[in-house]
Amino acid sequence: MRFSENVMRLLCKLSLMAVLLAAAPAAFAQVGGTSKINVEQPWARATPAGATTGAVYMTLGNTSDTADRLTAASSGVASKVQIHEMAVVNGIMTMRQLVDGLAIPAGGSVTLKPGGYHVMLTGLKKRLIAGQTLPLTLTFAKAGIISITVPIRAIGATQGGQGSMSRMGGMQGNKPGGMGKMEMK
Ligand SMILES: [Cu+2]
Repeated sequence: MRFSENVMRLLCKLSLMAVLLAAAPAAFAQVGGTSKINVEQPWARATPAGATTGAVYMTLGNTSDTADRLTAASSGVASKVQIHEMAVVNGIMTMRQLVDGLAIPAGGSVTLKPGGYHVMLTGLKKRLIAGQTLPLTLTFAKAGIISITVPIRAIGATQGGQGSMSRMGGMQGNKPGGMGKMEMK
């Protein structure tokens, strides 16, 4: 009697586990991985006529307890999309590609903004015009692929279409034919 009750309880537990396991793949398929990334407030800076490069900014929030990494990006408006970091090195505004991607800590967030991390568009196929949008696909090591639509803000925008680039002086290099004082490494 007691034995069979225990067996019944065990069978119930096992069947419940089987149901949970069967449901798991569907749940993960929606997220596409083992972390949960939210792409917040993406925006791209409009480009002057003839410019071949552009930049996209955003905040990447990780609401899971698993660290993730932005490893790649692509867009129909650029022949190449890279993850870049900008920093002042020996007094010169320099940017470099983050070949290992950009880490997004568990339960944390990383903000890509002018003067810091950015998604770099090179080989622009069309001018980025304020008020329009561009498509961007982000690839994360754990969260998988996330495709977003990025609003394009005015050239002088620093965040959400407000402010000015003037205080950033040497960064005003996004002109036709050159990157100003910025160097590629
Ligand atoms: Cu860059």
